Amino acid sequence: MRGALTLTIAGLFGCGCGSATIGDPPNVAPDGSAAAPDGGAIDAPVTPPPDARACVGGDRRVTDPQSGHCLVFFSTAVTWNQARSACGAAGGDLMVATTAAENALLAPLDVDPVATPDVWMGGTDVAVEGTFVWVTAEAMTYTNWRTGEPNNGGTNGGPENCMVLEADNDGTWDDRACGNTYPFFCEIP
Ligand SMILES: [Ca+2]
Ligand SMILES: [Ca+2]
Ligand SMILES: [Ca+2]
Repeated sequence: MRGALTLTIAGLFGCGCGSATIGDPPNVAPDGSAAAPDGGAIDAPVTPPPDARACVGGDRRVTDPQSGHCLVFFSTAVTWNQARSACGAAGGDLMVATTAAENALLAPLDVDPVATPDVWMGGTDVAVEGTFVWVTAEAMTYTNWRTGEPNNGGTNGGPENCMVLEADNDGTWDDRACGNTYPFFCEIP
């Protein structure tokens, strides 16, 4: 009877053999990072969105972190209409800066702001003199005109119906004669 009692007690309390709830090593991956409970990878593979594409072309470019649009500087001096055609061929249009943050991305793209201080933008008042609009029809609520601009030529004569960004003057805007030739910015969605 004594032997049977001992077995019963052992069965009630268990011996703890093989149990490891205390003092278990933490679940750590070989590189020291915490591993998922099932031992699988924590980070799922990152799949780029279907419309993601490389920001390429021109002389210098940047991806706008807000819109994801590709902003490109082309150093070739052309008329405003020629610039717009070139941007269209690149899959976009002339640059439309609707926020100060977006506008601030542009001047640094000008490879040589001393040699080429003025760069075409996508603003024009060719339809209604004095009323500048964006080529994309986005609302022109943010503006960054240089003091005294737009002046439609002022005492120098006009008309001036096409917008440039002054890369040598804090990215301010000025209206210039559309037939002048300047480098240009494109915005490619
Ligand atoms: Ca824009
Ligand atoms: Ca004008
Ligand atoms: Ca002007």
